Amino acid sequence: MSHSNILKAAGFSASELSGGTLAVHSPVDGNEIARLKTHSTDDVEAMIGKGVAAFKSWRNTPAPQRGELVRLIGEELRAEKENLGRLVSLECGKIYQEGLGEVQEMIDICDFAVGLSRQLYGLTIASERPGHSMRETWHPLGLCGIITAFNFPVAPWCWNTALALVCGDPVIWKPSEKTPLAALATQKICERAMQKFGDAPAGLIQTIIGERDIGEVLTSNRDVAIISSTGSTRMGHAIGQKLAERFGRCILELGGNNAMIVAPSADLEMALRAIVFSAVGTAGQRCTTLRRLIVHEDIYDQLVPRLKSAYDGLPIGDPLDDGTLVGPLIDGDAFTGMERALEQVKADSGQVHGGGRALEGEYPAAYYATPAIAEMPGQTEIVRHETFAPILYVMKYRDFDDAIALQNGVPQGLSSCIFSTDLRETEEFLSATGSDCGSANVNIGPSGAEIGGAFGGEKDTGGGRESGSDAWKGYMRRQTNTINYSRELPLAQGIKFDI
Ligand code: UN1
Repeated sequence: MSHSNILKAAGFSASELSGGTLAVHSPVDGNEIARLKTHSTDDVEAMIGKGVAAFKSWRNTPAPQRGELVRLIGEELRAEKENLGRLVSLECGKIYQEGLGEVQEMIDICDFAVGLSRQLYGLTIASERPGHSMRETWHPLGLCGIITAFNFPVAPWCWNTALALVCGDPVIWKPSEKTPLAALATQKICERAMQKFGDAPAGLIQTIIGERDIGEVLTSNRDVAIISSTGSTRMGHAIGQKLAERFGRCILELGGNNAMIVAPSADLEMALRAIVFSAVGTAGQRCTTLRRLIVHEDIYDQLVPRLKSAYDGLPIGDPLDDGTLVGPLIDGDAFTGMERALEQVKADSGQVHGGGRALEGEYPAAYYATPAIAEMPGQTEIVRHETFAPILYVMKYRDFDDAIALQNGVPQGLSSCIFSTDLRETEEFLSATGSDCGSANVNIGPSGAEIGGAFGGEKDTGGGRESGSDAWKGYMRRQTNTINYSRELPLAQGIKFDI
């Protein structure tokens, strides 16, 4: 399908795609595909006002009815899966299969949230006083600002939105300025769902288009009760500080530097497939991308040469073509970052296999890169840094404890995994003294998490959790209720205070 037909199928008219100042380029060929009108900071303040007004009615809509809107959004997404998946691929460069996978994550979290809309359970608690009862209730918290990154232009928005909506919170979305079209197409999908729903308040789901300054309006305005942000650690620091100043609720899902330990007992066939998918998928631009491979010295020479030959055969090309496994990097800056990191590897006495620009003749304005394997003498500073590109650092270990120390010896704490069939090792890896990450997997790679679990991680990853499990609690306020149904007024802790 031509690029203009992909845009048309996603619901855009020619006039919507022109006449503004925000240039959108497709990383597939580097061509400009839109020039969008942007919102001013005043527009954003007005939209926050609309969101606050929407909160006043949405919080009183019964949660299962709120779930009905999310069900309708899920239905629209099912119908649009291919169109939106293709647009994601065109705008951020991930292969079409991964674009489809991203939309599927949106559908899955909608299903999850619909069920959740009847399960926003609180506790009943034993009171120490006779004739008293205690309970814990969960109430909507307020307007939720969602800030997302280019590499997953739509799914993280949906993890947040599906939960926020059933929890009674309106949302306002600031997508990456590199991928605004996927956001606008998603907003159109939501408008249709809201029309079918009937009486959703205006301002319940909004999207703002522009650069960093409009995102800052969201983070500094006290009427935005929650900011949930997916992106770099640098950005998370700035947002976290702003939110801390005003005691706003903050959910941060930031950078990762994810490792796999390959133990002597590992099934190497399986490990090989998992390594390649998780290291080169989305051209190494997932926050869950496998970046560090920690291989036992006894199997190093069996595994690493096979890995190199698998890399040599990787089909790099147009992400919309069947058969392509590695699409382009998002832009020239990403490619420069990759080159710089590989130079540092050489300065650190590492050995590089692969790397370099690919398909430059065919796509002079796009940045395709050959995925690289960097065999390292140790975990040097560059290995500890998250470079958002397909570079896999490979290191050897001898003792299992050293492997765990290497795995944990980085600033980030998002995802991790071990390939081993030795129960003692795998359980150790999952124990309190094992991996320090938010996700720890056995015999699967670090990427491609399912929505049913809470997603996020520790240290520089920001500590927030989105998506499944009880992440919904991040979008609500907790209230403790103590009810006296007796005719006495005993005080807690047995205090005597007679007047
Ligand atoms: C991200 O890269 O920001 O686990 C999110 C995964 C996906 C989500 C990645 N489900 O790879």
